[in-house]
Amino acid sequence: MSTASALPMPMSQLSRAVTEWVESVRQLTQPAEVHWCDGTPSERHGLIAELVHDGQLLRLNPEQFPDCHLYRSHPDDVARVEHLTYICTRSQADAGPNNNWMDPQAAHAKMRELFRGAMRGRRLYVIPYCMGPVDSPLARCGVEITDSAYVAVSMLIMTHAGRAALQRIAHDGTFVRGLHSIGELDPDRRFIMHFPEELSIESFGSGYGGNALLGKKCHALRIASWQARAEGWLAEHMLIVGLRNPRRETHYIAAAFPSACGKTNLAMLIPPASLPGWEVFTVGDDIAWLHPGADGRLWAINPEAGYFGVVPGTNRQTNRNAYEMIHRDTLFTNVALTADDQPWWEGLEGTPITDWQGRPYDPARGPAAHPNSRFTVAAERNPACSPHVNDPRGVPISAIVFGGRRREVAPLVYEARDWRHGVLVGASMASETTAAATGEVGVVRRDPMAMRPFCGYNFADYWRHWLEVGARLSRPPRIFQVNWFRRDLQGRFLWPGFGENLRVLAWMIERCGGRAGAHDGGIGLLPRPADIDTRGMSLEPETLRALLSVDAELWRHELDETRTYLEQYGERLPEQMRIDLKKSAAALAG
Ligand code: SAT
Ligand code: MN
Repeated sequence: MSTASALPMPMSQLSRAVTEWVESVRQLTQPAEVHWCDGTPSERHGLIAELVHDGQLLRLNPEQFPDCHLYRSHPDDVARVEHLTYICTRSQADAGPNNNWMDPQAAHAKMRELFRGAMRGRRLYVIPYCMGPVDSPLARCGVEITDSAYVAVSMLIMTHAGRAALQRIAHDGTFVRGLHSIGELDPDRRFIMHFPEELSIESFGSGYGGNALLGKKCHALRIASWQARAEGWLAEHMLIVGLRNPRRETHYIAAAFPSACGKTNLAMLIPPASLPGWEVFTVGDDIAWLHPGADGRLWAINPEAGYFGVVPGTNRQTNRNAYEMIHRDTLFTNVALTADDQPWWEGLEGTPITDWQGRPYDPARGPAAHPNSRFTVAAERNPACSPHVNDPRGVPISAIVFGGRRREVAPLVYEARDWRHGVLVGASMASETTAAATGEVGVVRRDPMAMRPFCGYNFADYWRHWLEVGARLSRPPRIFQVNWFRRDLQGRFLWPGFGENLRVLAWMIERCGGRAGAHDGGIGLLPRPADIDTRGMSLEPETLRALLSVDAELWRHELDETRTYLEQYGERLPEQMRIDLKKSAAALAG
């Protein structure tokens, strides 16, 4: 296949910037072939058939899991690598203490040597994609070049990819360039570089998730957060969910949680039977682009077209919709297998015989499915997919939620006093680490707005931008913090989570409608136990009281930690935040 013969549309209609860039990459990387993705289902099926033929994908049980496949990544390549992820801005201060930084010239030189000849004997895939509905003024385009067919297939599921995106690029005249090669999958020759000033990404040496599907975290968060600041909007690590209450009013909530803290489950929540009349619609499960609208509200689109969700724990009881959704047309990564080639993971019944590495399962070697094993599936497969998922205007946001994974300290829920306080609440977030990134699991770390690994610039400038966006909204969303993960002294979760989380979201919605009560608990506005609808739930009153309690001593310590963390940002930290932090300490002192 030559470049020219495989063009998806006449050369005259293509952006010259795209063809010239593809040609320069071809010369540098020396692939055997070039394949321009057109985004059709037949293309995807063809690529999958080739991967099955090569033994890179395994076809799963066709009766139980039609059109589902298993991919096993290299055992050293199973999560994002934050220590190898860099923001390369001319000034190091623009990247901030929250990012690894490398000088752009030095980074380009390093990457050029890695990419030189890296695709010899391989096929180069060109994937033009649009993040967001192709006809939305809020969407932004990119082109990923990769030598991994698995990455190409994943991008075809996860983004609006193909011809329409190419046409929009020719029309917009701009796109994000994402160059990716799996290299030799050598962890010592692995780098994920971002050049926000050039709108480009270079990723080498990993084929996994956020390291390799460049439309996702690299473009839609790190590069987009930079673009968003320049253009006056926000690119956030948030799900978007629509909730229709029994009065038939729909409210949209955008919620930020660190990776592997249940975002997909919350976005696809199933109302408990004891809360009749509620309906839930998923708009997005991971990323939200939020724009101030002419009406003074904040409007959100989901830039993605699919879900890359954590598999373990998904079952008929925890999330029936998610469980059913992944029974067809799904690409699994790093799950285990049963004797009859069904995918298996912790949280399911039955027994695996093969672990995620393809070895006979031996419990002594740890879980059968990797804790960060994933499903990749198109959003339209979700039975609760919102009818507004492709609305070019997006959806209006009533509430923003920040959540962490904290065994103690943070109560089940509280509300910020206003947007400005909400920015401090978001910036103060901390959470226990999970298997979504390499490194120790379960350590509490600061994770402001759940963006610590994803903000493409200095956090201090980012918080200033949040304050500025809020100041432009005449009808800003209310801001809340939640913690589904609080535990008792024996280490048991106090709150059941999953569908029951609706009870907390319902309180928020009632707050937005001015109908629910709250009291000032020093840290912000907390529901009283009676404000949370627990009908039909087996929750002891003292457990609810414990969930809603605030230990002033622990919070004073939390505020001290927050202050120490924020002061790292020195002079760039907005003065308002220092003032608000002092106010919070005073409010807590009573
Ligand atoms: O690896 S991804 O970034 O795509 C998933 C996650 O960590 O949220
Ligand atoms: Mn995520």
